[in-house]
This record gives sequence, structure tokens and C-alpha cells, in this order.
Amino acid sequence: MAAEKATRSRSAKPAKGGDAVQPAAATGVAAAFTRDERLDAYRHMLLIRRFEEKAGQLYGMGHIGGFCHLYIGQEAVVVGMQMAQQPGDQVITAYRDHGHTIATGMEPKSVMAELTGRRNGCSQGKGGSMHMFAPDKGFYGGHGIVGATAPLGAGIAFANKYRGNDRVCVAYFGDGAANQGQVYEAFNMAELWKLPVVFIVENNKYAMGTSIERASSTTNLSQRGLSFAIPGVHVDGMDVEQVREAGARAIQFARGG
Ligand SMILES: Cc1ncc(C[n+]2csc(CCOP(=O)(O)OP(=O)(O)O)c2C)c(N)n1
Ligand SMILES: [Mg+2]
Repeated sequence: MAAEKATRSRSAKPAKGGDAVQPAAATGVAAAFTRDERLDAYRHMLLIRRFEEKAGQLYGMGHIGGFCHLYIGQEAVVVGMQMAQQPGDQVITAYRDHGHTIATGMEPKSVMAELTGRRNGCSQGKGGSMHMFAPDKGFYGGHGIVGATAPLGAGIAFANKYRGNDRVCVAYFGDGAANQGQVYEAFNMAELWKLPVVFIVENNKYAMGTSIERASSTTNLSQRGLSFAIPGVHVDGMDVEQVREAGARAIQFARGG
């Protein structure tokens, strides 16, 4: 009872800048969301959505230089995964990274300052949209090279295993990236060395202008790891509860080696 009260008062605050998504209170992988967890998830998804809408406007007005890839529509993926992680677990993603920076607890002001090229941005205004970084929050970027987050994520997981720190790295990439050779080299090493890494394919059905049907010989990307003995599940990325549940199972599996 006392523990429940403490949880309530902690998460009853509105999501504001710099609040990371809270890890799930329950340890069971199939546990249902509590009311507070639902609110926390909703507030973070909404924060990311509103942030991205503003970023899109500012880009259109010419205040954001270079690239600006928005995460609108994919909010439930990073928020659900973040809830499934434990403190200390790491995240690495490609260039569609504003949602990941906010979910891991980066101050939205410093993300916006980075987008608009200011010195108080999280990368001193020199990285812009694709190159944000906050290792103190377990966030390892923000990478412009499509597919590279698979081997980089496996590398972070290799370091975790070497150090015996019990951390898991969650490595995101897109459906287009899933056709790259380096992804499969990383899959092979990850399974061969039992690295604590979870690969998340964010399948938004397009890679630039090319649909997945035109670019991929098989379109159920969750099965791409099977020939390396890596199990995978297809999850509805619009459903934050499904994402957390599947993510918690995957993370538990990866942490077990
Ligand atoms: C190695 C490499 N090849 C090509 C590109 C050019 N490029 C930028 S985005 C993109 C499509 C990636 O699509 P996907 O992985 O589905 O990610 P999404 O943009 O849908 O999140 C490509 C080919 C790149 N950045 N890096
Ligand atoms: Mg895509």
C-alpha cells in the first residue's frame, strides 16, 4: 500500500521537460499497465508529438538547418520500449531520433536548441537533428548512417558483457536499414557471442520514397534474425502496452545471455 502511494505521488506530475519515461513498476513481463503508467506513457507520447509538430513548423519556416526527420506516428514504440528497460540500459538509434532523446530524459529545450543550431543545444548546436547524444542518460545517438546502429548497438552490448554490468542495449533501425549487409553481420556476432542486445526494427513501411513491398523480398521483418537463431516477434507499434510487454520479454531474454 505504502509503495503504491509512493509510486502514485511520483508519477502524478505532468510529463515535463527532462523527465525520462519511468521504467515499469511491475516486474512481471505480462503485467497490465497501472493507471499511473498509462498516464506517464500518454504524457510522453503527447510531449513527443507536440515537440515534433513544432519542429516541423520551425523547419518549414527555415529555422532548422540541414535535415529534420520527424517521429510522428511512432511515439508508442520508443515510449513502450523505454518502460520495458531498466535504469542503466542503453539506447541507440538512427537519424529519426528526437523522440528517443526525449524519452530517455533529455531536456526538450536542449533538443530544440540543437535543432536550431544553438550553442546550448545538447551537441553544442553542431550536430543538429541527426547527431544528438547523451551517454549519461544511456542515449548513444543519433546516427545518419542507415543500418549502422545494428553493429554499433552490438558493440555497446559487447562492452556490457565484457564489463559484466548486466545492462542491455536496445538498438533501433528502420525497415529500409533491415536490408543492409552490416545488419546481418551484427546479428551473427550478437548470437554467436550471446550479446545483451535487442534489435528493434521500426517498420514504417517506407525507406525514403520506396515502399517495403518494392524493396524487400520478405516483409515480415521480425523473422529476419531466425537464420541466426535470434527469435523475433511482430508487434503493433501503435499500441504502447503491446510494445512494453514484448519489449520486456525481449530484454529479459537478452539480459539472460
Ligand atoms: C549507408 C546509407 N545509405 C544510404 C543512406 C541514405 N538514406 C537516408 S534515409 C534512407 C532510408 C532509410 O529508411 P528506413 O531504414 O526505413 O528508415 P526511416 O527513414 O523509415 O525511419 C536512406 C537510404 C544513408 N543515410 N546511409
Ligand atoms: Mg522506414
